[in-house]
Order: sequence, then structure tokens, then C-alpha cells
Amino acid sequence: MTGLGRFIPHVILLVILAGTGCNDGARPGASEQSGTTPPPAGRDRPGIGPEAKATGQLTGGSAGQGVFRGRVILRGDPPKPRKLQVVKDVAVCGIIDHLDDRLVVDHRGGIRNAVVSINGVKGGRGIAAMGDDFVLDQKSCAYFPHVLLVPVGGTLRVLNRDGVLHNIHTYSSINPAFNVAQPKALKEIRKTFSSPERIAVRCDVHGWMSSWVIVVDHPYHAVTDEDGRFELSGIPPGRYVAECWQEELGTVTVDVTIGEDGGETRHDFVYDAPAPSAALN
Ligand SMILES: [Cu+2]
Repeated sequence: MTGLGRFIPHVILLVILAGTGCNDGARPGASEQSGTTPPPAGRDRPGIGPEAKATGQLTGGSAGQGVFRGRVILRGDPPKPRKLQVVKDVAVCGIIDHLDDRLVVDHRGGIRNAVVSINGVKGGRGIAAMGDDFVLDQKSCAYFPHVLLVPVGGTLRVLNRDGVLHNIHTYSSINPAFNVAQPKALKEIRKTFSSPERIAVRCDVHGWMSSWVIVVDHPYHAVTDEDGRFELSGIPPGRYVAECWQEELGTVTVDVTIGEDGGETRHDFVYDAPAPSAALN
């Protein structure tokens, strides 16, 4: 055997069918977001801070199982970071800068906190691959992380590290919504969810606080990191629809094929920057 032939078995089969994603152009997740509409209090929401990390990444893979990775990118001028006013409990809440985190874009256009999913996977990893600790933290009157994956049946722990009252208010229609006061002495609240749903979370005390709990029924989801990168692994061979959701920009899909030999499939999801008239304000 000569030339490339002997190497071909080791070459990653990188195939994306119908690589043209479609962007529904939706605003605030309206096309996909089920549940009641959260209050417009999002105008005063905090930044997620540099310590937040990508969550929900599945790592490792095995022969015959594929990896899907790439970036979520904004094409065009991103909105300028906007500092939000802290108008309550300033001594606790005001010790960090609170930035509008509905659309966070790095200098290369990478969009943070988008959720990439591959649906319809048969076999592969069970939901236990997501782990068993799902924490929504409250520090300095901000939620960490801004977007959290939680499996159906998994226990969400909402922590209060601040010496002030918070109020956890979820906006959902499939799962029962809850609205629970969390005084400073109540350091942890536990909740479970029975159905997949993207759920907006707000604090009724501090109107700038917001986050998303993404309840899922399989482990093939990832939240993009600060560079807009995502990675899903352990995907059995097959043809799938991959979906990217971002709270302000809506949903983009693409057909993805994982070859029989597994390997790596790459795709970048691209959104157009909101028109100036629709930009965050
Ligand atoms: Cu609060």
C-alpha cells in the first residue's frame, strides 16, 4: 500500500451534510422558549463574571463514537457591554460590576452561553453522564452560571451566599413554576424537574438578576464557553439534527452526520448581529 492509502483508516471522517444552517432570526428565544414570559426586568441584569465556566460538556469518547465541536459566532458588530445599575442592597450587590449578559460576545465574535444540542441520539450515553451536582449559585446578587443544564429528575441546588434575601422565581409552563423566598439564613433550596424545558429564572428582589435553567432528557447538550466553543462527544454513528439556541438570537439548526468510524465533525453556528433598532437597550 502506498501513499495516503494506508493512512485513510485513521483519517477522521469529517462530514457535515447540508451544512447550511438556518437561522430563524427569532428574538429572545420566543420561537422555542416555552413558558410564561419573564418580566422585562432583564434590562437590569448582571454580568456572569470571569469565573463562570462552560458547563455540560461531555468529555472523552470511544472508538466508533463521534465528537461534534465548533463555535457559536456572531457576524457583525456585537452589542457593547453595558453596566447595570444596582439599586438595592448596594453594600452586598454592588461589590462587583453587573453587566448585561443576555448576549456576551468575545473579541473574535464567540458567543458565550449558547446551548448546542444533538437530538434523537439512540444508544450512546445515558443521562447519568451529566453527573449529579447541578448548582445555581447566587453571589453578590448575580447568578452563576448564567445558563445551567439540569437533567430531568436531577436535583437543582440553588445557593444563597449573600447575606441578603433573594427570591427564586421560575417562568415555565411545562414544569410547575415556583416562586420561593430565600432569606439569608436559607443557604440552599432544592428543586427537581420532570420535563425538558428552557426555564427563565429571576429574582423578584433584585430585578437585574437572571439566568436560565435548561432541563434536558439526554446528555447531548453543551453550553458554549467564553470563546463561544462547544464540544459534544460519545455520539454514536448516525444522522442527526444539531441545534443551537441563544436567548436573544433564537435557534439555528444544521444536519450532522457522525460516520461509522466516529471521529470529529466540526461546525460553526453563525448568527447575524441584531439590527441597531433591535439591539439590546
Ligand atoms: Cu436577589
